[in-house]
Amino acid sequence: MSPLLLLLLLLLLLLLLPAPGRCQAAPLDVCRSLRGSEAGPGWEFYACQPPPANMKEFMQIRVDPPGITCGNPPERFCTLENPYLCSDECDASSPDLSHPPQLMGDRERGGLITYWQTVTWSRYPEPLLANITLSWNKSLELVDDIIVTFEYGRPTIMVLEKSLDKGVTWQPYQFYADDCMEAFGMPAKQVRDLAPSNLTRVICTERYSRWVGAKEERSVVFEVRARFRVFAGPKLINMDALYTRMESMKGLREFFSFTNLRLRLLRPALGGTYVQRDNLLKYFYAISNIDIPARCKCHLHAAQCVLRDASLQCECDHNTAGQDCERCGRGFKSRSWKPGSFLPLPTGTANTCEAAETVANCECNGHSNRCSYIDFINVVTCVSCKHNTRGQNCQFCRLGYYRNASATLDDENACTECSCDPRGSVTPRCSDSGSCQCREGNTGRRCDSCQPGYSRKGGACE
Ligand SMILES: *[C@@H]1O[C@H](CO)[C@@H](O)[C@H](O)[C@H]1NC(C)=O
Ligand SMILES: *[C@@H]1O[C@H](CO)[C@@H](O)[C@H](O)[C@H]1NC(C)=O
Ligand SMILES: *[C@@H]1O[C@H](CO)[C@@H](O)[C@H](O)[C@H]1NC(C)=O
Ligand SMILES: *[C@@H]1O[C@H](CO)[C@@H](O)[C@H](O)[C@H]1NC(C)=O
Ligand SMILES: [Ca+2]
Repeated sequence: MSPLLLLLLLLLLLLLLPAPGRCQAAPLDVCRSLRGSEAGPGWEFYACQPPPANMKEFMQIRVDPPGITCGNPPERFCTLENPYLCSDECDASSPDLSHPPQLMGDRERGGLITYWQTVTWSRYPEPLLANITLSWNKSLELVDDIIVTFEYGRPTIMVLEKSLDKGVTWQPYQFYADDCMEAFGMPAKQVRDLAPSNLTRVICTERYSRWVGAKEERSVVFEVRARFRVFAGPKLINMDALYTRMESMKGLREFFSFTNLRLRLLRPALGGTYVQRDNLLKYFYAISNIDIPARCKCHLHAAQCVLRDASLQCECDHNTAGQDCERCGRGFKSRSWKPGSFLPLPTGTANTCEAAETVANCECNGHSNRCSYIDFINVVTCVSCKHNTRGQNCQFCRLGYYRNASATLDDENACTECSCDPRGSVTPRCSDSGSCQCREGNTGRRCDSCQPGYSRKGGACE
């Protein structure tokens, strides 16, 4: 082989070898890795979370009230920028002229903007109200700004609400108005007015509601990045500080969590100070896109989140289970469940669920080495209690046995046989102190002797 060929081969080999650190995934991307040790290979566990995604791909959209979407019957409208040319048409029966709700979440291909649009404000002065409810049937955590894009002007009054319990209860997330005091009786704030101590406060902002022209500013934003910056610095370099706060500050992680969102549109763009009653065809809402950058909330126990039976579901590790990895898996001690922790940085702590077998000895007071996990009521119960014990934790004595007061509960002698004499006892059961229940004429702890004046005839004392 020529020296040149050898050199080429060597170079190729070097290129194919993994660069140092390449096998190492970024922190929180993996839940475990196999590590060799003197005792043999074993798992090392880390806190982990699924990658972020644009959750608009998975949302269910519902629009209220029914009939608020334009086009049924077909309707003409015009725009604030071109208010006297009311020749545009919305027609639900025509694919090219219809504006159904799903166009808020579609992928716009080929640069064509598609949007949902409401009826016009023909019933002025009755308010033009619309609710858009977005549901995921899964807890999610925001990782970046929510951006709602309005075509033809942003609403002058709007509320963003959220639910943490799949729509059972709702709370305001942020208020938006061109005049916060007038619309909600709240002073206008911006996220940059917030300090670390009041970062989770619900504010009213005027930044996304003022009229600047429909083409110039189309976005209404719920600022997540700006809130992260309060802890992680202007360029989000110090993410460690953010993660440390997420662990220590009560309510901070929850603030970024939700299962549903709702946009309550309360007044459309006016394009000026007043509503022009003689041209109401230019007032309506139109939304072309809603971006929701978030990840599945899995309590730091999953690195993947998948769509199963039309719902997102964490792929739980660390012996956890449930849609959000919110409990221990079958065969693992339910009481040992804890969320994972970001600390210590960078890999965090997995807080893996403990195997039921290893805890059976203390769960079952040493009388069983097997536990069974009852999924439905989320409890662990001991199986085949030994040493004449019974109960969920083998904490009681079996029928015909009583608690030996001089032995601890985990003693093999914890339960002593009653040994009630069947000839003189009513039942094989005895009291806590071991006394049997005697038939008339019988006596003694075990009912094995006769009272004075009685004598044993054919078994019993008569
Ligand atoms: C919108 O939702 C709110 C509750 O968040 C409800 O009070 C209101 O009636 C709804 N409006 C419409 C138009 O459905
Ligand atoms: C929501 O998700 C749960 C858990 O995956 C599932 O059991 C339930 O059927 C889902 N509900 C709907 C309405 O999709
Ligand atoms: C948050 O706290 C800072 C400093 O304590 C204060 O200046 C600011 O007004 C507060 N913001 C709100 C919305 O209460
Ligand atoms: C009660 O427990 C003690 C301690 O283990 C043991 O020595 C004693 O024999 C037990 N008594 C009976 C009656 O089993
Ligand atoms: Ca669209």
